[in-house]
Amino acid sequence: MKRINQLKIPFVLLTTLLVGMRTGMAFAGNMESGSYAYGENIGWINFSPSQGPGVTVTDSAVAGYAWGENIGWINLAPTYGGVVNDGAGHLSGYAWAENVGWINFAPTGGGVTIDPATGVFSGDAWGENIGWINFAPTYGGVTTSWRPSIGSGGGGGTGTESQNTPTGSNVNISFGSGVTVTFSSVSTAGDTTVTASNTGPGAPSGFQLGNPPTYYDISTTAGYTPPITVCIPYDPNQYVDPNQAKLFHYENGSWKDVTISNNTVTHILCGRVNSLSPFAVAEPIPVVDMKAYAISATIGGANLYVSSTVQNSGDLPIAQVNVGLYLSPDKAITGDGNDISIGNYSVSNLAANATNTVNSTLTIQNVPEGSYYVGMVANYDQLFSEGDTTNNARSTSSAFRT
Ligand SMILES: [Ca+2]
Ligand SMILES: [Ca+2]
Repeated sequence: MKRINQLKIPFVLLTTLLVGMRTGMAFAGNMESGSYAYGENIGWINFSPSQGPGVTVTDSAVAGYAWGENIGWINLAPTYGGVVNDGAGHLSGYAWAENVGWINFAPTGGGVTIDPATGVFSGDAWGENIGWINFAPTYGGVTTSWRPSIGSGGGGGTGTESQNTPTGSNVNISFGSGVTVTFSSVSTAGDTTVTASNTGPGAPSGFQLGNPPTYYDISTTAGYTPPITVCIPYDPNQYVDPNQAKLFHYENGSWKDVTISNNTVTHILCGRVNSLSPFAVAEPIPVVDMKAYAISATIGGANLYVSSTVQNSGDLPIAQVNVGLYLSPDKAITGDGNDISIGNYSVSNLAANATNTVNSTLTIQNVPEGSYYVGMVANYDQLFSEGDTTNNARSTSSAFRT
């Protein structure tokens, strides 16, 4: 990186800040107290200083100020640099030390990482004027409470979170992603881990997963007695009907619906299980279905007046459906065989459950003399496929004579 002399402004601001905060403050940021790195030539660097804004790790960066006992403040998010977190704890980029210049967090032969499960830093940064800085020295070490965010709100994020799991009854473990795991009883302490990913077993039969599908593989090293209550947030925008969403647990090679509650306001699904393994949220595959809802007809002179109603009886809106009208010597309306086509029309943008009525005036010509029922077939041209086609046709209750 090109060396750029830092502006004086940040130093002035920091001095002001420190004067304002000098009246005894706990350290800020999200580092554990007593977090120290060690510079081979400059000694200890405090990542949890009791003054200043502290050091904060996020999914995308490390920001704030560390304090070097011999070199003063180190700005982790300077104007022309900044320490970057790739979201999984692999750091890169540059910090700026007010007295000794740039510090590279991903130098050749070194590099600093954060264990996403524990928040413990390891590896070495390189200062252009001060050499190596060790983040896991023998008598120190740097630890953050940051853990990777894995799809907070249940929307397709990936990553791993781990939490201490103490002994006791009704032990509730909450993760940053919003996942909670409540053990009815923990006999030996351990760690409970949630790994979110977008790959896993196919959807349960008759159901579909979110888009993208999000799997939560939950495991624990704690000794526990079942049952366990698992709650997982979901993004309602990933489902056609969030009210129908279920929590599934993958047990013995197949999905099992373990849902005990679905809070459709907070969008959290809870289930009760006796073991831990992958979980996923799924909803019934939405039904596409058009229905011939009603038809009536009257004769007036040479005109045939037909009133026909279709209904979208599926779960999804229908952009367009085409409806055919027929004369048939029998009540069986199929659109072919002895049915005579007398017209068709299109209906656009029909919402789920909505009906649409069209009044048609038709002139009967070139039809053999006889007795006819008037019939309709919704989606007669099979513009889209439906799960149920037995409800697509309907005839008038009585026939008329030509
Ligand atoms: Ca017929
Ligand atoms: Ca149908």
